[in-house]
Amino acid sequence: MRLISSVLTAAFVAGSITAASAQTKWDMPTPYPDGNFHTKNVAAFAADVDKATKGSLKIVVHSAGSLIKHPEIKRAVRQGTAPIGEILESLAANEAPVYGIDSLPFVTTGYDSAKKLYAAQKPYLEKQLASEGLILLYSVPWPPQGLYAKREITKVEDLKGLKFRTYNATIGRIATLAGAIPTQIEVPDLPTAFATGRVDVMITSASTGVDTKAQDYLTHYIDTQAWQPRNIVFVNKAAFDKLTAEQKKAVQDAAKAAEERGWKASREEMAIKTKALKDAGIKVLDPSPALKSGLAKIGETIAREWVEKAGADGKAMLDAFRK
Ligand code: PCA
Repeated sequence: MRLISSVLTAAFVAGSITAASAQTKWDMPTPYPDGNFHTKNVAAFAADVDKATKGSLKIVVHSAGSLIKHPEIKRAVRQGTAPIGEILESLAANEAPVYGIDSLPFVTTGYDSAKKLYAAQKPYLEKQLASEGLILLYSVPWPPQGLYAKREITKVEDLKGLKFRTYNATIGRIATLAGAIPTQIEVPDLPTAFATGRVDVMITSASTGVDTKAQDYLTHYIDTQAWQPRNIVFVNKAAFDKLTAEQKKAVQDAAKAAEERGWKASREEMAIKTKALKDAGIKVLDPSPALKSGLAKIGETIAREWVEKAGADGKAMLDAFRK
């Protein structure tokens, strides 16, 4: 009798483990709004995983910092509070220089070049993430970054004294070198920050300008094509290790598909959202030669500072990129 009951108990426990692993639910905090192409891509990734695992792994996307605010997402995934998440990788550049290579101004010149930089960086990025107990799933770039203002900006000196919205430390450095005042603000808080005069100018993509209705508080978009920051989607290794082999494969296959789909969507975004800005009444301008050379000079300073911080790895990444 005792034997039977222990067999039954074992069967019950085994059964409940199977039932639990059959219904793993992962909450996934992300920083950007639902309509954004990155968020749509994350939603498609989650749907692919759901389908491939026949519902045994459910990834529930919490967009726009609704579950965890952007600056907290990476730490939350590292600590396992959330098993998976998305961030703008350069938000972590103050933790390790490798996270900032995609945000160095004027290093890449378009999507093919951005892809090459990603390839050069990837082994170092994966190594850094691994040292934090994280696994890279995929990475997708934003369209090129331009300058938004309330009037035409024809030279760097025009930025002096303006309150400059930043989304990472590198833009903070650009603002400071231009004599502007940097203020870190996340996308969901942008409309209020502009409406209340906390910021005057920003550098971001046409996508984010459209997402945040830039036409309500800004008039000019200067298409500087300064750099293409990437988002990264990553998972806590301990959480990943708990998945079945099939679930792991489903996640990795879906990540690969998401990376391809995301790069394609980003390329399309650039033209679509730049046109949308124009249609909304924003003046879209090319940078003047003076603004171009002024920003290029700032870019050189920032690249030099980054190389100093990033040391041998940084040099190796840039050499691989330039080869
Ligand atoms: N949009 C994000 C990051 C880069 C971009 O184009 C932002 O403005 O925060």
